[in-house]
Amino acid sequence: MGLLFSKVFRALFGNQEVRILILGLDGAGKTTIVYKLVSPDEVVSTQLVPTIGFNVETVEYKNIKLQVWDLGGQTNIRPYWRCYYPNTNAIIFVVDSADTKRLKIARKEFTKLLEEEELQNAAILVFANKQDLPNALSAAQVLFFSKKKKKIL
Ligand SMILES: Nc1nc2c(ncn2[C@@H]2O[C@H](COP(=O)(O)OP(=O)(O)OP(=O)(O)O)[C@@H](O)[C@H]2O)c(=O)[nH]1
Ligand SMILES: [Mg+2]
Repeated sequence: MGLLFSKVFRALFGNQEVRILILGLDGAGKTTIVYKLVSPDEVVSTQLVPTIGFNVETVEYKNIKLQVWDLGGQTNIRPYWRCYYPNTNAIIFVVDSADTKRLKIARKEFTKLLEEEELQNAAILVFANKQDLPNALSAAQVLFFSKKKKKIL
């Protein structure tokens, strides 16, 4: 997974330092993704505690330096995401593809990001997580839903 993200961001940003925010609802799997990026060979515990505030990690691959900000996604923490927007190059918006009941809330938060002045130049990747779960929507369905104005479920 680290290799995949590194390739994407190298294509986008060349050799610059890249500031990335990982956003999404609580439980979407943001911290799990960051742990996998930082330590690809280690098994990540499934007993992670919800992130209160943020974790920040620097990941280097060849000559790319990714500064990855993993922000807590609980409802009362989401208003603070905006404090981290300045100078952001890219957003990874993580969706729990099996949490269909909260897709509408995820879309609302995603839409707000698209409207943020400070994020107009940021690249955005929607990451359809938890594809291993039996009731998970496909990546295409999650992307479709994230763009759609009307409720589909
Ligand atoms: N089945 C499955 N579970 C996952 C996957 N990724 C994460 N999880 C689980 O989902 C739960 C929440 O993961 P976290 O990484 O803590 O989620 P988060 O988005 O950081 O949540 P907050 O910090 O509260 O915003 C944990 O129990 C993880 O083990 C996945 O790809 N598949
Ligand atoms: Mg977390």
